[in-house]
Order: sequence, then structure tokens, then C-alpha cells
Amino acid sequence: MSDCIFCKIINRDIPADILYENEKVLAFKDINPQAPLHLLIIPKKHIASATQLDESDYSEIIPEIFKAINHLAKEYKVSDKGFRLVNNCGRDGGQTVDHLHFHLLADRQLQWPPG
Ligand code: DGP
Repeated sequence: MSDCIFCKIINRDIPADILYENEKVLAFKDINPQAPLHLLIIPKKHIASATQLDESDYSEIIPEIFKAINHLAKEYKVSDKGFRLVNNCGRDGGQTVDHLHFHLLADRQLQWPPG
């Protein structure tokens, strides 16, 4: 999608601190970190939100995203001590970028419930 900021990051049209990439998934640092480690894990395919997955995405994209999450959690040494995954979905969910993404937040004690 030409006007999607995350598609622009995937295509290297705008810069980002990219930490992981494979054929289907990209991960990079959030520009506005809410924790000492704050990564975004996204599919390279433009999917607007978690409500917009098609049948093939469940088997071809979602597993790759969770593989990337666990790879990154190990690489950044937060796998054992814990971290939070967040998917903001839609307006009331606080989604501001309409390209499916999972936040990985770590390296501080996170509070519950979120605001
Ligand atoms: P959400 O509110 O769940 O849609 O989160 C979108 C996140 O994307 C937010 O934490 C800030 C981040 N973000 C927005 N624009 C950019 C950008 O251009 N570069 C990077 N690295 N992160 C961005």
C-alpha cells in the first residue's frame, strides 16, 4: 500500500532500525518507545488489522510472526524474565497505523491493567 508508513519501512522508502527480517516478517524499533525494549513485528504483506486476516494468513503469516517474536525475545534476552505483546486493533483498541503489528515491550516491570 503506497500510503502505508509500515509498507514504506518494508520497502526502505523511509528509515527504521530494522532488527529482524525474513521473507514474510519484519521487526524494527518503535519510534516512540514505551519501554526500554519496544519492538514492532509486522507482516510484509499489507494487512490492515487483526480483523482483516484471510484464511491463508492464519497458516502462512501468523506462525511466522510468533517465530520472529520468540527469536527476538531470545536474542534480546527477555525470553526468561518476560515481556508483553500488544496488538491494538481498531479505533477503540488504540490502533494508529493500519498495518497489522505486534508490540513487544520489555526490560521494565509492566503494569496491569493498561489505560
Ligand atoms: P499502534 O498505536 O498500535 O497503531 O502503534 C503504532 C506504533 O507505530 C506506535 O507505537 C509508533 C510507531 N510508529 C509510527 N510511525 C512510525 C515510524 O515511522 N517508524 C517507527 N519505527 N515506528 C513508528
